[in-house]
Amino acid sequence: MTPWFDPSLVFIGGAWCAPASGDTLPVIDPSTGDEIARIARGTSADIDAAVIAAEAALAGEWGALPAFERGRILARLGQLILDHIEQLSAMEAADVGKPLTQARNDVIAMARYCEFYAGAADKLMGETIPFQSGFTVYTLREPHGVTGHIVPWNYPMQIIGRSVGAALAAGNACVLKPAEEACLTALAFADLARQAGLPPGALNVVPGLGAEAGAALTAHPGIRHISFTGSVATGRKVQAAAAENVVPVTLELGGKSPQLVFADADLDAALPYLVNAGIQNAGQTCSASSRILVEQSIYAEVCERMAEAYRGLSVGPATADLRVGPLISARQKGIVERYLAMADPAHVIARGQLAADLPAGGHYIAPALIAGPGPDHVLAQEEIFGPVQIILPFADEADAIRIANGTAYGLVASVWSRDGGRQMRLAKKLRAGQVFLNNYGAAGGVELPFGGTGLSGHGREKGFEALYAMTGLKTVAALHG
Ligand code: TXE
Repeated sequence: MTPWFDPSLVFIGGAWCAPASGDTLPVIDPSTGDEIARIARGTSADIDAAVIAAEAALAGEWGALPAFERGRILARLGQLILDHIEQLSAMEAADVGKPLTQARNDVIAMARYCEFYAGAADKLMGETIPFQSGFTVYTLREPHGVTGHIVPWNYPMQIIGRSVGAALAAGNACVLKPAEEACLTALAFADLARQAGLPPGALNVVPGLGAEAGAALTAHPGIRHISFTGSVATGRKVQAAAAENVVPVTLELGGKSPQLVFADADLDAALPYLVNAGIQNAGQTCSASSRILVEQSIYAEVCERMAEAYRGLSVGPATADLRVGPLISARQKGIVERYLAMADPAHVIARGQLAADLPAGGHYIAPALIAGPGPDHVLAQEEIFGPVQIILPFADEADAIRIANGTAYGLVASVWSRDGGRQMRLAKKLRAGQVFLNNYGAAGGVELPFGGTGLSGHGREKGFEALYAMTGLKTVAALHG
């Protein structure tokens, strides 16, 4: 996997340039632990240059483009992404450790975001408001200006697509800081955007460390909106920085999302979702379903059927394209192992299988299914961000709601039941930004507004909601008699 661009550069003002620091950071393949490339160590000087380039784009060619032309560029970008699906999926697999099929799905999702926002760019409208006689009042949806985008390593392509796609469609100019662990497809995206005809400065990409490039971006007074996906701890810092400059911020901070399985559920239909939503991307998914809540009368059966599925899960390098790949880093593996050490061994009812002859430097963990700890146990409360699911029994609907809503998070939930009344009741009562009925959409749904409540964050991405978030609303009141 060799990128067609030089990954050790930053992308500013439509051109590839060396970072001001002259420094680089390693790109580690999580499947092997090997260094496969170097990326730029961007710092505040590069962020300053990127913001200046973005402001110039808004004052120049990019700012003058009509909405439908922005849409055309995004449409071309979506097509270019699909045209490069082999290179991009190989790149993402090597950088993130994603099994190739999952990496491919991310490429397709990124293209879908471009397509969706391409079509939406010229359909973002204001409204007219009936007011006093003699007035005509209307609203304008205007871009914020320069928007900052801080992206994590778990789904770089999807998160860049949803965040930058919406921002560009709405007419903003973007400064993107990808995660230091996984930058390559962010840089590829910038190059493809250039090929699609995006004017210089409309998108700038500055890789670098969170505490350096990331902090410089969030603190920059030229940034008018910040989109952040990542940890709660960093989200707090980002929100504090945004507060200093009094700018809006969208925070997507992960969760402890439950699937509720009632005794009347179609278990054959549910089972693949129950398991896949926990182990997709090795569990490193903000909307992973890490808690499975099961009605007492079918608890033993669901435990056994999930355990059987877990025993059949195999873990290996991204290129082997098994169900589960490595974790992103030795650090993330350490976090997950510390959580697993808190489990009573008797509660670990099944583990997946590590493939034979795994590369010694890879960050592999056999998926673990844990049944037994109470709903207040740390494993049932905190985001683990690895291939670990907790199964808990519940007595009745009220108990299910109490347990489901009993964490500090609220991102996604699902209900498995054939009872339509129960589906409607729970859809209202579950504390989550998305509720799925008889399905589960971990990280899916380009069109579906997505975001959380509580420690899962605030603001919505995806769909039209993201476009609204990427604009400010201006009211114009004309008195004409
Ligand atoms: O996250 P960080 P990390 C959770 C998950 C994981 C934990 C730690 O539980 O175990 O977070 O992961 C940038 N100012 N999630 O340490 O630090 C950083 O460079 C500005 C859930 O990787 O939040 C990267 O680009 N930016 C999550 C991004 O923030 C800063 C996905 C995310 O890194 C910064 C990832 C700073 N001071 C982790 N410090 C999800 N919701 O899906 C870091 N960054």
